[in-house]
Amino acid sequence: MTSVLLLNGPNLNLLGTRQPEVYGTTTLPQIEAMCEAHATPWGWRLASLQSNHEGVLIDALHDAQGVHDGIILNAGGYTHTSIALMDAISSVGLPVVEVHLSDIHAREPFRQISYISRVAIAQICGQGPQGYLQALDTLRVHFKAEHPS
Ligand code: CA2
Repeated sequence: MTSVLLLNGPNLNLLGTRQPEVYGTTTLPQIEAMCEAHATPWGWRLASLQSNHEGVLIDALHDAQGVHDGIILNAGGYTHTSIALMDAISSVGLPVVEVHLSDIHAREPFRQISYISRVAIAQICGQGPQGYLQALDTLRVHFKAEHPS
C-alpha cells in the first residue's frame, strides 16, 4: 500500500483562524480530510504531522524512511531559512513535493527563496488548499513513472 506523509511546519496549525486574506479560511484538519478523500480511493494511506519545531520536522523526515513512499511538505517559514531541513530531505532520499498555500514568488523577496525547492521533485504554490491535492497527483505520476505496470 502506498503511504504518504503530509508534513506541515510552523504556524500552519493557525490556518483558518487569522490572515484569511493570505491563507484562506480552510483549517489544517480540513486540508488533511481533503487529502484523505482524494487519495484513499487510490488505496493510499496518509499520515499527517504538523510541528512548530524544526527538529521535530527533521526527525519526522528521518523516520519516514522505510515507512512512507513520499512526502508532501509545507515547511512554512523554514522553507526560506532551513539548510537543515534541506539536508534531511536529501538524506532520506524519498520524493518530496513542496507546497505553499500562497504564491511565494509574488510576495516579499525573502519568501521567494526556497531551500526546499533545491531537493523537492516539484513545487506547488499559490493554489490554496487545492495545492495539496495537486501534490498528491504529482506523487502519483512520479510513482507511476518509477513503477510502470
Ligand atoms: O504559503 C504558505 O503556505 C507558506 O508556507 C505559509 C508560511 C509562510 O511563512 C511561507 O512563506 C508561505 C506561514 C504560515 C503561517 O500560517 C498562518 C496561518 C494563519 C494565521 C497566521 C499564520
